[in-house]
Amino acid sequence: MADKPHLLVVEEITDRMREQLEGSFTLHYASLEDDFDALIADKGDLIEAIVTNGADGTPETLVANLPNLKMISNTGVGYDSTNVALASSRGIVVTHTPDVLNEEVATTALMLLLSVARRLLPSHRWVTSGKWETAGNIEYSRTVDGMKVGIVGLGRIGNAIARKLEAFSCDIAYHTRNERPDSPYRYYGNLVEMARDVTCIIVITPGGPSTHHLITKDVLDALGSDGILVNVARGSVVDEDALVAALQEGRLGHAGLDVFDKEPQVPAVLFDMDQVVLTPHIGSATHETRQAMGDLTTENAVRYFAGEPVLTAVPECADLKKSL
Ligand code: NAP
Ligand code: 8YV
Repeated sequence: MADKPHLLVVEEITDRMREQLEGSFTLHYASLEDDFDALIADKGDLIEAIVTNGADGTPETLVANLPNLKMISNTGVGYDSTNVALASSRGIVVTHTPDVLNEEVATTALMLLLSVARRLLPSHRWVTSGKWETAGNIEYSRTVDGMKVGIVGLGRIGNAIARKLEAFSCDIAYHTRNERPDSPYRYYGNLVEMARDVTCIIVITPGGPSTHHLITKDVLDALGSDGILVNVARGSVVDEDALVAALQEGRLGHAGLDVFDKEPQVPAVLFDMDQVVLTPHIGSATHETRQAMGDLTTENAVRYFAGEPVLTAVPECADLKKSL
């Protein structure tokens, strides 16, 4: 019987994924802190597949220097942390996990919006600090019902966010590079104009060079001192220094942030701000959704080496062969 193909797991996978992969692959493990030169010298010729995740990605040296690497299966829809241009130029197919996480990430966006608008954390602290007893009722918050919301990125997840916002009768607008004539929502080609017209902006684009610092100081100033910024996309999409300054100076009202520029580091100045809610990149991080993402990740890897086309190659790999 032929040897099972060798697959390198970058960072962590679940026990369920490990069990699914063990049937078809010989597994090796690496973390981002490892000496990749040593790994390449030691078993570089063996490795034919990599399983990684959207947050950690694939170290570029592995994409460039594993001579027999054929496919990279990414847990996560975003793949800005893997150099896909380099991979596809070497004939390496990259897959990701679209759609199975749409509703979860959309719920995370709504959770952040509701938390900041209704001042959930200050209200919790009002009770636990005893202030309710000593100082009486807390000040009023803001309703999300009927709020004007602008979504930056109206793709799979952006549309799921919009559908959930409809339950709150929100007035929904969006900004993308290409207008979607089939969309029921109001299109703005100019992001600053949209920011001026809405109370809340929810960011849900891919990361990478094309969206780097799309949310500028001008966008934040247009959103204004009553405005809310929710970012569930990538930290790189928002100019984080400009965001911190706008919050400190009261030029921006509130922020709900799931993603940051240099994760897991978060600007400490945000920690004590009452007008901010911070979460550690948990957009899709429920047992149910991570299981669906893990299943799709392993299925793509198994199918490729069984000679069946992968299910969800990233668009940049559209022209590559989808199986062995
Ligand atoms: P998608 O279906 O590909 O949608 C992406 C949207 O962004 C499209 O509407 C696209 O429209 C727009 N867009 C792309 N570049 C843009 C630019 N430069 N300016 C304005 N709009 C731009 O992707 P998805 O499945 O919804 O996922 C979106 C992203 O969410 C992922 O790539 C990932 O970074 C992030 N995400 C985060 C979490 C989390 O845990 N927080 C979880 C899942 C996903 P145009 O091409 O017309 O511009
Ligand atoms: C994951 C994500 O947290 O899908 C994405 O793009 O950001 C998240 O769902 C990430 O990929 C780690 O698995």
